[in-house]
Amino acid sequence: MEALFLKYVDDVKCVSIDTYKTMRKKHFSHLDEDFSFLKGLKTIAVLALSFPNDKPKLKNQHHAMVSRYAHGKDYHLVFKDKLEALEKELHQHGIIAYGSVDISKLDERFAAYLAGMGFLGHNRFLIHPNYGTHLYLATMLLNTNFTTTPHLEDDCGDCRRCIEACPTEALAVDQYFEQRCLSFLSQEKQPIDTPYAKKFQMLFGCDICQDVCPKNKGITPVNRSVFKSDENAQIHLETLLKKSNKALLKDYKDYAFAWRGISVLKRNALWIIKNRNLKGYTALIEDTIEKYQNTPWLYQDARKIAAFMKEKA
Ligand code: B12
Repeated sequence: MEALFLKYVDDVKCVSIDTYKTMRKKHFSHLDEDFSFLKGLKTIAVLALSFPNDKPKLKNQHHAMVSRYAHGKDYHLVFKDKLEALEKELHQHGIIAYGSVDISKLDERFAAYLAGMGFLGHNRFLIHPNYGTHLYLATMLLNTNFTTTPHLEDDCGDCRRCIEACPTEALAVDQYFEQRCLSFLSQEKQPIDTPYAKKFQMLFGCDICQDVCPKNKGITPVNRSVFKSDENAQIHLETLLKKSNKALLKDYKDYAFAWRGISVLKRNALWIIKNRNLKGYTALIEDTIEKYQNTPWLYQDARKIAAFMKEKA
């Protein structure tokens, strides 16, 4: 049966639903989680798709990159087709299966860890022995018992590179401060405190804690063409600031960074312009202030940036 999964994905590891529930109750009792969605089901199969870690060179300072996980086709779409096909095949074997990616009530990384797919690093990633942090996860709930052989256990040892490299001190041993994480801040519709915003160099997400991870050295990612970096991994800042939300959703409908909408990307682009001290954007910044008067968090940041730029001019 494992072979059936491996026709579609790069790894599969299973954990029983009883173990998942027991471990959640042990370590997350404060969350008082509702497990009724798992009723009648026996196993969680965690599925992984590896993605390449190579990045194109930035064309020039007037472009900005999105996080590596959002290059190439949106992994939700890639997984969706695979999960549907798997559900059908399993059904033919008399197994009921429900697949999902990202939106499940399950903590995918925790399930992957319990299933023995890898270990949880200080950078919060599920770190796979063959693919490092560069893998997307999905889960499939099954109504049958199913076992797989776990990978050997590993851990971060004395390594603290991600903790030391994080420019906003969002990581510590066994701790994660979401409100300081550049990846989190770059996706949130809220004004960004200047000390954190000053660290923005990416349009969406952040890769620093993965880039420095020694477990990503010497890995051999699966070079699946759908996840290859393409033209759209970096965006021209001026073009972006002139774009409407409708145009964004049309131009980038198959990419994992468009779903939050144009406003967060514009806010991030403005901070990048400020951080790189780029000239020639005054009119576009003023336009943005004008256009987003009713979007307080963007309006506030755009005005702050305009003031900074004026000061520097
Ligand atoms: C919301 C979300 C985010 C939020 C914040 C999430 C967070 N709190 O970590 C934001 C927007 C910041 C985010 C960013 C990113 N995300 Co995200 N995210 C999710 C999502 C949808 C839910 C995660 C969540 O809220 N979990 C619940 C919270 C409360 O758990 P937590 O405390 O953070 O999780 C830890 C605990 O379980 C902890 N833990 C606590 N107590 C204990 C006790 C024991 C004994 C143990 C062992 C563990 C443990 O270990 C867990 C893992 O670190 C998941 C998909 C999913 N459904 O799981 C993807 C997911 C975790 N994200 C993913 C990715 C790729 C990213 C980004 C790399 C994207 C980017 N480049 O910007 C960044 C990484 C930033 C980082 N350093 O973590 C991948 C991770 C793949 C992997 N190899 O691990 C996932 C699994 C999506 C996917 N389907 O592939 N993400």
